[in-house]
Amino acid sequence: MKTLYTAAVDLGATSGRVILGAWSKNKLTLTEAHRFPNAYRELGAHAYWELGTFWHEVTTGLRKAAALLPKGAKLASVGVDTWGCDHVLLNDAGRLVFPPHAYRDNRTQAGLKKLAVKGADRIYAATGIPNVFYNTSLQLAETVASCPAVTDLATRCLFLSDYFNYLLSGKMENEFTVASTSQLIDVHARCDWSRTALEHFRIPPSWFNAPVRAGKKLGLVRGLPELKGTQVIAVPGHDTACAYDAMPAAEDGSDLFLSSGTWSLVGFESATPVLGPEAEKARVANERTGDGHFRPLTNVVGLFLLEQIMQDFRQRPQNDREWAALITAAEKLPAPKDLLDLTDSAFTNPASMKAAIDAQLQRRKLKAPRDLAGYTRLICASIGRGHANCMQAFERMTGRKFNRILMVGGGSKNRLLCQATADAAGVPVVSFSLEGTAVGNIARQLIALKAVKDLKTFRRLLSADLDQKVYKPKA
Ligand code: LFR
Repeated sequence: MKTLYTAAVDLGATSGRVILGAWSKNKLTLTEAHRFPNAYRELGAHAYWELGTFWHEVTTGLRKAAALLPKGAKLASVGVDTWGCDHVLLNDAGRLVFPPHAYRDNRTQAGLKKLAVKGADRIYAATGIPNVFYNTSLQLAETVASCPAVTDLATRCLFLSDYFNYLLSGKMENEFTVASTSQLIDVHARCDWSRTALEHFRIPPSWFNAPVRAGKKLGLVRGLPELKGTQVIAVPGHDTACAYDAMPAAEDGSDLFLSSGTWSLVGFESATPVLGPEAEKARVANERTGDGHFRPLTNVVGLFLLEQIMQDFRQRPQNDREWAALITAAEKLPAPKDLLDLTDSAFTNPASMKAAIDAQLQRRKLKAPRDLAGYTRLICASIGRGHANCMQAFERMTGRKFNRILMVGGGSKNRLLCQATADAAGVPVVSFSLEGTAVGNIARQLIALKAVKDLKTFRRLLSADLDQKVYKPKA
């Protein structure tokens, strides 16, 4: 069998990458073609994405991926995944009619509080998505309320992965997994929007198409001669859905999934949603999988804390060696007795993360760490405890028992975080040095291209030759 080449465009809120996948003899080899930093920019009081720069990086990456191919070989397909919730508003000609805001913009705070006072329970019962500041629902409600003329200008709302699919293929579709992060999908329907939520937030239903399932072929890449003949495939547009797809999980449902990056997404796969007051209080989000099932998960503030605090220290690590030295120094410190309250809203978008952490510690009459190693230790221990709390809450709510925590993403390379998670949860953490999101993205392309039968088969093949490290809980 010939080698099949595909490309994953995997866009995170703090960095993006284009990865070339080579599938041969049931084995996937990944090559990073391009990696670039990403950040939103503030203009006045608001935070925006620079989509032109972003698109430039995507096309640069795709050209680099094509240049990596052996002579005569072609890229069969490309798929795009991004973080959830953020979106663009367009007219039928594909013109942007409203500036794309970043989900960390404070503009949703008023709507968040208002919904918490009245309506959150009804919306949770309808959508299975809790009231969180980044929801597309709150963002679109604020857009429509602050700029009512937008309803005359916009005819379509595309999530960012949908928008890049459109730029690549010319086809406007709403893919289901990323749509399910919006708080606008009906948790009781197989695959549809929630009228209750759309009406509540006064969002025009005509802005959305009936969601399409992962695997749909959108057409050939346009405008990039290096990718002539390459098919654009709608993969799970939500990065977390891709990361979950890549988990080589036990089939009996006894593994808890943890995708660890800017956010820590702790959850599992289920045929049914987890609803009710306790789930709402624990902020369980019933997002959808590429197959349309449920992915109940809780979003814990993740490595964003560590990424941000680096900006407060001039002597921050600049390369892998310096990172390893920082983690080693942090490991040598005694385990912190008191941990951070990760639900502190000051951690959402602070001017200085160190100042936000210090303020919380001071309020609680606790001493601030002495140096960056101290903060690193405190942050990793706190996130580890956050992971364990989610696991215990899921066990209580569902009666399930999780035997292992499977971990992918940037955090799976962080020994301190893996060990802290195992210690707090009391079960082994299996970390895979795996670009989970890119792997899941490529998996869905291989299935759509009929090179692999289904996700179950892909996971089985993947786990056969995967590097893994087990962190046992310390007694
Ligand atoms: C992770 C992620 C989370 C989502 C958050 C905001 O990258 O997609 O799943 O809750 O970003 O969109």
